[in-house]
Amino acid sequence: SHMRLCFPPQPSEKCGVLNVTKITENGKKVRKNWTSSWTVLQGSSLLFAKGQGGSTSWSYYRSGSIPELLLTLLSNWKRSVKPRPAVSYVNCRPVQAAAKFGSNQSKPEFTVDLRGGSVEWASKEKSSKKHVIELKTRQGTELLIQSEIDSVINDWYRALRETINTHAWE
Ligand code: I3S
Repeated sequence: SHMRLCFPPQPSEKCGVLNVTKITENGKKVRKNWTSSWTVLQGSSLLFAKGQGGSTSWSYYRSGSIPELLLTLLSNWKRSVKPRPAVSYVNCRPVQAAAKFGSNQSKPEFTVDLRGGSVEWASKEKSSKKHVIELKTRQGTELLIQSEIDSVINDWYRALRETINTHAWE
């Protein structure tokens, strides 16, 4: 089962760990390099930072902002993880990921502007993996985004669609 922390609902803001690769950059094909990335959707921007490496068992977090997410995770961690580390082990991982995101260890690797972009399910030719989203930006970057967990990827698909539809005419 995945952990899910919900804050006051902010449909256009979302974080989680996804597998990501660029396939095109500024209109040029680039070699695939799948990496596990801490992914944040904020407004019309999608940010990626190197994740903890392959940990998709905890799914995603909604928050108003990264500082808010950090504070909440840290207070949860202080309350529940420290006194009972064995019981609340799972709560530890997002704290580490979020903490890393906030430190110089893991600056956002790259950001894409979703305005004027498009999102669709990737065809079989694009990837042999299951649950792959193809995201194209107006700047000519194409990304593949994937999660093994279909509910996770479906939520991201919906969120990216909504964001692109909302910000299309800005
Ligand atoms: O579209 P491709 O070229 O079949 O993508 C696969 C390759 O990038 C492969 O690495 P090499 O560049 O060393 O061949 C990756 O390991 C695979 O994951 C890529 O394909 P999938 O179907 O997983 O996206």
